[in-house]
Amino acid sequence: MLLPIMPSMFGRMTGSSRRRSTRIAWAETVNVVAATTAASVSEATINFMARQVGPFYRAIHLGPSVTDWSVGGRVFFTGELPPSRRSGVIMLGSHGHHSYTENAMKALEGVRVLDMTHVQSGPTCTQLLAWFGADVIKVERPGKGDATRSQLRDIPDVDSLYFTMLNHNKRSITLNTKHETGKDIFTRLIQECDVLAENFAPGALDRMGFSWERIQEINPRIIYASVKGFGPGPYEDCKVYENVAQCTGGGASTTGFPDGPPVVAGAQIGDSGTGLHLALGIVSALFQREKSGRGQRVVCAMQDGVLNLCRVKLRDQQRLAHGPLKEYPQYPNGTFGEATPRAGNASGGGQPGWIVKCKGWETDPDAYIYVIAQAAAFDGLARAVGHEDWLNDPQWNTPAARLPKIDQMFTEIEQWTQTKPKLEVMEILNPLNVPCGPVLSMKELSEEPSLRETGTVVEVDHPTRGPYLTVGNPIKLSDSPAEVQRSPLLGEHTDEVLRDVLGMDEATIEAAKAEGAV
Ligand code: CAO
Repeated sequence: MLLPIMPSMFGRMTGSSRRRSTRIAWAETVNVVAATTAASVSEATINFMARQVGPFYRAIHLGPSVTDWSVGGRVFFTGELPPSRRSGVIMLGSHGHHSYTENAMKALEGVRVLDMTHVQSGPTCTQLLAWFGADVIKVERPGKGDATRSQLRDIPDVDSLYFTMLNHNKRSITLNTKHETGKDIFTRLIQECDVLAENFAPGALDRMGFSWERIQEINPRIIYASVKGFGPGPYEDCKVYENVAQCTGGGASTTGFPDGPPVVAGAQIGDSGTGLHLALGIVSALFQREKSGRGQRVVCAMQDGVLNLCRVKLRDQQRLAHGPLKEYPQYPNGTFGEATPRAGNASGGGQPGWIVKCKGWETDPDAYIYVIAQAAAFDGLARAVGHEDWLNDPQWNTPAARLPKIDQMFTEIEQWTQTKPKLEVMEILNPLNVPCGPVLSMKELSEEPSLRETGTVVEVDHPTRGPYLTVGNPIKLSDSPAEVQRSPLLGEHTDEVLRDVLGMDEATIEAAKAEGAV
């Protein structure tokens, strides 16, 4: 008899079930496989079981390649699917036992994403979904692929780091979505997927014949997610890249020194920042679909994403109407204009902070540390930098007294920090509860053992480039560990996806190739 399976069982996976599971050779990329050896249990019953568990759960049917799946009263099976298709699985046997694969269940397992994204913003989003276990099928133009495959190449004829570092854990298929057969295949993929993500120039998918209305017709449950440069308005048709978004979203006008030009940040708040926003939108829409049964449109404009990240600067814009911004370096000697000004390295919060030089700054461009002179830890800071005299001096011993002299205070602090390497400064100040952080270079970050240990910096092997470093999933889920798998080669999974997801036979796949559709 088949037993009902509840999704919560995934969360209670024990060490012994992990070990036991290593005997399972493969499983389809679905959340639940309901299966049985009993001839009396029909295919319809198996499908019914999967649907009871939830909308992300599907049944698969054990084909003739399944040779052995009942061992010693437990249920196992073996088969021929490649390891890349293994995933969390519960099987029901005629004895009512269940088991798991060696991989813990992933948060988004069973979610299939049709990934039309390219360059940086969209791929950031779908890479996160892939790390959380979604089956992300990246659709690329035959022969060309994502433009970043060949941009900023460091090794001839090898996928660039730009591409490999943004497309981990995905499958790649080539498909010409402007070709008639390609459109048929695309339509069938829309039917099979939970999410369609894209970040083309405005209207590109509509021009291919896939408007939101048409996509909903094909699959009312699909979530159609897009990154665009701007929301509806005067600029909605514009193409946008990172720095354009940083300029139009408020980042550049508020970054830099008061007497210098606007500056863009190294952190990719326009592209990767908006990709992060989109990922949250997609996951929220999937959650809502659990209740509504319907998909929906998710759109993130890069201008909106950057402005969201610059929220505190819009706060300051409104504070300006009520007097000078006292934590800005313009106070009290400089002037404020009509808009939030650039604040150099001043702390964005209510506590004064600045970047000060450390030992070696003359030759090392990163020999600096950020120090916050928080009121609560000021005594310790003053003593550490050799200014015990400040503690009893009414000119220095209150935040209000120090406020007009912040420049002078950090000059004094810097006299001390310049005598010590940045990490030593941190070691001294941290126990005193003085918030501080050394300026770490990309070289230092790439060599930092603790980041390697947590999987935030990972070495990945690639068949044509060899080993390379990348940033792993910065979001850590205790029940959904993210292993970083290399990015796919162009079209590496075309046959596999057409065969396994769409059920196309070899002859039809070959015909589509010959036509130039895939
Ligand atoms: N088969 C057939 N055609 C395909 C295809 C496929 N698999 N994939 C893409 N194409 C076509 C598109 O349909 C489009 O054709 P049309 O112009 O005829 O509609 C064409 O390829 C080029 O797409 P694009 O205009 O999006 O690409 P671009 O290089 O000119 O512009 C970018 C790139 C990023 C500026 C633009 O896509 C954009 O503004 N996107 C939205 C904002 C965004 O995400 N920016 C961040 C980028 S990361 O820095």
